[in-house]
This record gives sequence, C-alpha cells and structure tokens, in this order.
Amino acid sequence: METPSLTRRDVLKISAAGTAAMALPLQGVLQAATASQLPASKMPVPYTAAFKAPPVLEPLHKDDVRSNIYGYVPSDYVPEAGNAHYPGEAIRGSEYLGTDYYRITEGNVQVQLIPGMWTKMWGYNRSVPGPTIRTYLQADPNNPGKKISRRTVMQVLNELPARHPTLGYVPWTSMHLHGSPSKPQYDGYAGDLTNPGQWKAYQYPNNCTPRTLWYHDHGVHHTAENVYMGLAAQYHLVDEELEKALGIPRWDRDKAAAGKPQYEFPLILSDAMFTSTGQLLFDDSSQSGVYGDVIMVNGVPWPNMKVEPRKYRFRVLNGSLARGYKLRMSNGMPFKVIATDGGFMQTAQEVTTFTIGMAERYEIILDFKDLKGAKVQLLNDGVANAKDFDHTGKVMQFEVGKGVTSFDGNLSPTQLGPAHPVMGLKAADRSAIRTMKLHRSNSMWQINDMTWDDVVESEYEYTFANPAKDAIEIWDVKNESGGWFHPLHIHLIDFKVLTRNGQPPRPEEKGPKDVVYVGENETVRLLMRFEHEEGRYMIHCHNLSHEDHDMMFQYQVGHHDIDCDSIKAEPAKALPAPELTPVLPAGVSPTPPVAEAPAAPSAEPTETAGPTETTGPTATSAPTGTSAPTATSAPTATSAPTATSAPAATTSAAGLTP
Ligand SMILES: [Cu+2]
Repeated sequence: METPSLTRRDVLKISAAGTAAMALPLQGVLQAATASQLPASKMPVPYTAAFKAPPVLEPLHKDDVRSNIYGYVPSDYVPEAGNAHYPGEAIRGSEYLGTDYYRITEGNVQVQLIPGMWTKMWGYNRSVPGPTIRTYLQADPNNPGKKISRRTVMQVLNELPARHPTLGYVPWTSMHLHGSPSKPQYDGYAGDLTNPGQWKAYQYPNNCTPRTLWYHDHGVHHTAENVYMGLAAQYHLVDEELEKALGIPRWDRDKAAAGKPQYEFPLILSDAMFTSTGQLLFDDSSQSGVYGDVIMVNGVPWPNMKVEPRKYRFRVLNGSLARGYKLRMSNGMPFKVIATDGGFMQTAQEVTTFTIGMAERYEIILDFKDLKGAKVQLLNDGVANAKDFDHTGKVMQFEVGKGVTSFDGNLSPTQLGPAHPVMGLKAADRSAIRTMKLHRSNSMWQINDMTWDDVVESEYEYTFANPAKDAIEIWDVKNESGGWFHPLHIHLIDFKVLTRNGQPPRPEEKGPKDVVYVGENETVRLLMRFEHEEGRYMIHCHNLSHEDHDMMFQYQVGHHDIDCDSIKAEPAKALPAPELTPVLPAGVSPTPPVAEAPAAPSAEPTETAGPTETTGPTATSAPTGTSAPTATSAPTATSAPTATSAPAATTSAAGLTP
C-alpha cells in the first residue's frame, strides 16, 4: 500500500497549526489500540450513555404563497451584449405550495462526549449533530392525484470564530443539502463562501422523491475539519400519506406534540479522537483520512437505546469523515432495507449485513418483537483501509423492554414504491458513456488527472462533462488506487447502480443513489438522467480529506449563466442578518408566469425600485381558493404586498431579493 507523502499544504498546516498530533505518522495509527490521548479511565465505556435523537427544528415562519421564484438576478449585474438576463429578474424553478423559513446559526458549542469533560465543537443552532429538518409533500390542490412540495428557505449565519482554535484556518462555510436538486447558487458549491460575520439564505425546492437528506458544510479545503467540528445534520423529505399507506414505522408529528413514543429515528454515525483534555484531535494521516477510536451515534459515544418489542425504522447516515462501516446485529437478526439515498426502493431487501460508505443513507427496519428483555448490539465488521481500534467494532446497543405503547406503523412490507424514475431508465437510452478515474498521482488525489485547484485556476470553466438537460448517460467510475476506497458523490442527480465490477450491485444498492462506494480497484457503472436544474455541480470523493485535497471535479448541465452561477448569483452578505419574513418584494407576483420565459425589459429597473416583472402574471392568474395565502400569514389574494405589509427597502429583508 502506498503511503502518501506530505504535500506542500500539509507542511504549511503543520507548521502553522503547531498543534497536537497533526503529524502523527500513519503507521503509528495503524498499530495503535487507541488514537485518543485520553487516559484509559476517561475513555467512554460502550453502551453506558443514553441514546438521543437530534431535536426536530420548527420553522420560524411559514407562508402559503404558491410560486416558483427562487431569488433574483443581483442588482449590480451588468448584462453582456445579447444576454437576456437583467438585474432584478426573478429566477424561477420548480413550483411550490408555500415556504417554510428556518434560521441556522453556525457557532461555538460545548458538548459533553467524555464523562466529566466538555468538548469544544461547532454546532448548527448549538446542537451536535444539528437539528433535524422535516418537510412534507402535500396533495396539489391544482393537480388532483399529484404531490407538491413546500419550499425551504434556510438562512445560514456564520458566527464561527475568526480562526479555528487549534488548526488556525478561517472557518468559511458553504451549506450543502445533500440529496437535494438545488439550484447551483444554493447547492453549497465549495467556492461559494460565507465567511465568519456573513450570512446567506439558501432555497430548497424539495421537489424530489421522499428521502433522507442531510445538510453539512462544504467549504473549500476545510470541509473535513468543519464537519468534524459538528456541522452536519439530517433533513427529511416526507410523504406522510405514502408512509401511512405502507404502514411502516414513522415519526409522527401529532405524537411528538403529545410527547408519545416514536418509532422512527435518525442514526448518524461518526467517529472521533480526543486529546487528554477531551478536545477533538484532528489527524488525517497525511490526507488519507481521519479515523477516530470513539464511535458515536447522533453525537453520543456507543449509546444504549431503550426500545419496545416491535418494529423500528432507522435513517442510517454515515457522517464519518473517512470510516466505512460494515454493519450487522450481534444476534444475526436481519435488516430490512427499505430506502437508499434517493428514497424508497421498489422492493425492500433483507440483509444480515450491509456496507455503508461516507455520506450514504440507508433506511432500515429492525424488528425487536421476539427480544423482550434482551440486549442486542449493532456492530461494525469494518471495511478494508479503515483504521480499526479496540472498540471501533461496536456501534450501539438496543435494550428491549417488555411492553409496547402503540402498534401504529408496525409493518415492514416488501413491496414499496412507486419506483423512483431513475430505476426505470434503460441503459440503451443513454446518449454517452464516460469514464471517471479516481487515483492518486504526484501526492495528490485526482479525478481524471484533475484536481479542484485546476478547476479553480480555470476560473471554474473546466468540466468533466456537459450533458444536455434531461440527457441520460452512463458513467463508469474506476478506483485506480489500491490502498483506499472512495465513496463518490455526484451532486444534483440520483443514479442507478447498474453493475459493480461487471456483477449485479449489492442487494442494498438496488435503489436510487447519490453516493456509491467505489472499493479498492473496483469499477462501478452508473446510469442517470440530468434532470431538475441546469448549471455547474460538483463531483467528489466523500472521504472529506480526499475531497479537501483535491479529489473534486465538476460537470455542467445545459447552460451556465448569472441565473445559475454557483458563486455570483447569490453571494453571502454581511451580518447582522435581517429576519426573514414571509412577504414578497414590492412589485413581484408569487404566481408563475404564463409565458415560459420573460423577455428582457425595455429599461433596466433601478436599484432602488427593487425587482420588477415586466411580463409578470396579471391579477387574473393570481392564486385562488385553496391555494390563496391566508390573511394572517401572507399577502392577500392579488399577492402584491401593500405599502403597509411590505415597505420597499426592508422587504428585501426577506433576504430573497437582490
Ligand atoms: Cu476518496
């Protein structure tokens, strides 16, 4: 196995940081029983800490304004000759039924992970992992039989310190909602930075199949450190009607309000190592990856979870930086895998073990009904090239009680569905077959001999591929590095794993995916359709140390312009952040335009006038009846905010205006 030598950036980091363990040699880690510097008496003892689930975050505000607007062309945009875009132009996308407004603050938090010690971390809203966001698909009042989503507006405030306390870098951030077909300017592009003291409002369409998503930091060169510090959380897009029809265990809003037991939980796996004072130790073994000796679930070391003797559903996310897991139950009981990254499988797969690479999500059902009074453990058999320590083979314990509070949602059907559209694609319909090589050359992680630095130096022009919108393609991903596995993530789209080394995919991979585990010297063949949006999206290894240095590339769907520019379309602004309010800027109608695309205006709107719509819809096309916003929550029927409800300048307070 090749051991990577230090790169120039490594040397700079070590000398600048001057902190513990940055230069710990890889061999030392490989042979150690522990990686932490904690005295043995202080190490957490597996299965002693109580399981906890992250809190569910409620929106600050909601509105019921049906629209398809996702921001505006910046007011300082200077159109080039022949360009149809203009300052203040509304940027449109998938239609939504209303909007939920959230505020996420990135900041310091102290967490008790080691008994008797406080670990300094960074949290979303002071929570590690961050709070779970849940958004619900609804019946579309205008299209019987169809579902429609609500838009999420997530205002992210970077209140992190000016420098990382031990590593010394500036903690810029970029929020990525992993699993969401977001527009490029809201996709957490690595170079779209929100520095400490800045904020940005992200907009998410939620217009895909119901699934487990997760939001985490994606800032260039420091994603690994930022996620390690705590910047990660789950996000659920839920079709409650479908869940009820399937009869599967589900998180129940009404029961939550009443404080009753739930039967669906996130399981966010991560690992860490600690200094003698209980602080996080960051050692990426010369950019191989960070392998901690303490396994955590939802931020708790090896928790013990009390469960009832019935079925539970878990949304398992590998949130580790570099550790893959091969999971099994101590008693050999099966996992019923019902969903993959992109949502429900058509046919659930029963397995007694499954591998989960970084960023992959699998929804599983476990049935404890025959285990009254027993204790069973979730164990990790490990994967090649993840460093194992004394207790990394353990994950968590389930302590089964004797009584069942409710048998609601206690089914585990094999036929789920409907099938995700990508699973119905035919390989013969592809318009291109491309090959992507993952390799290490000249001490650099590369994709097809390119690094993200090369992309940056090209002023973000280099692309791996430029498929037309809705094109279908096959991508062969080859791992040419023998000593590492690379979970490859393609932003924007879901794909179907056609083959793994020419053979059928693993049973648990037979559903829609957006990350694929590419093992040592393996080749996987993927089939995908480039739907939803146009613009430039990242492709990268989800070993976050590999991603940061510099195993990341990009591709472009259709066109690239100011309406979908990853960096320029919606730049971060200086704090303080205004409170997002559910009102629209003066002069903008929430309803979709009648015409496909608005023509360029004869005169540019001035900056003070705010965004205008020369070809906007008329009052007759405004929402009516059921979809009309209510008086208390939003603008009235014609939707044009009145002077009292929406003063011109401060309406941009919504943060949704140029
Ligand atoms: Cu990798």
